Amino acid sequence: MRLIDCVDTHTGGEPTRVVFSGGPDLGTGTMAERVVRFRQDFDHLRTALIHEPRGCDWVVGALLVPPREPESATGVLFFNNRGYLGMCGHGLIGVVRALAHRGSLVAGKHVFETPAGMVSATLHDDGAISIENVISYRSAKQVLVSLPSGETVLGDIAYGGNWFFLVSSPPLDYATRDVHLARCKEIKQALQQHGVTGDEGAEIDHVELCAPWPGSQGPGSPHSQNFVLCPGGEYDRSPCGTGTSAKLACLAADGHLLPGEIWRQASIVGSLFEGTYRPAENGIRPTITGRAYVTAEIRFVLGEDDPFRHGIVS
Ligand code: PYC
Repeated sequence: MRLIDCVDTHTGGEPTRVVFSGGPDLGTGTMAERVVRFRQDFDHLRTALIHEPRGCDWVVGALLVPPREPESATGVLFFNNRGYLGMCGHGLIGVVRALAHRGSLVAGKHVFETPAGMVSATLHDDGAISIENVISYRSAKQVLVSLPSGETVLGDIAYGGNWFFLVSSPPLDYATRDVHLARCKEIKQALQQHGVTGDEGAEIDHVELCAPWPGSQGPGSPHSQNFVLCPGGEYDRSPCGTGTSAKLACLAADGHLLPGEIWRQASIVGSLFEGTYRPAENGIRPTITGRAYVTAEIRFVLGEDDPFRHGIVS
């Protein structure tokens, strides 16, 4: 029998399952090497934690692993219903909240090691959390893609720790989220069919619809609302940290947002991130600020006799 100790959080409505102990021992090496080991030898623990009956398609897992650098707070590997993520913005905000909840992290700035690179996060005295993400950039502007329906869409390809295709959209509505989801899936299918990729053939596994904020306008109102398709076919309930980073990279490249200027990004459920950036070599260094909340302390039991101890895997 295996016991896995987790803290569940949500960041703007999007859940993160933070694994404190009982997960796989991935040894030493870079975070990217440890992800390879996770995938090769312990993928059954990913499915145990994310698939039914213990998980669901929209939860992101965050395995805490010993860091390489002694001054880092921790290493962290993100995973979901489909596989592994290089970085996850809402997930890192959830990790910081979970560590603070367990008394392992005090207010201030801390460094985290992820497969996408070193990132830092600041836990503010008022509970807000800011992550300074990996260097983000736009690799292609207004790429035309034909959808299976015959319609064409234009989108920017940008990296924010994951690869995104960002498409301007009319106002979004939570009530019609299934329509937005279907549209994103159609766009993703077209990207794959036409071989549209990120740099070095990287799969564009996130599609982001970018729309005007439909609510009241005024000081403090969001500048935009998004709908983000995640790799496993679900949508992000949060404004997506890596997706907001990709959006900031596009805004910066177009000269629509200056360094230090605040961009308020709302999600499809109305939760909010604030983003700013500073210029960096070959892109921008985004800072994303949000809040996360603890929802559960869980000790999962994977019993030897449970036919679904590793989740329902199709
Ligand atoms: O916040 O970066 C993010 C994210 C990626 C996938 C789900 N959330």
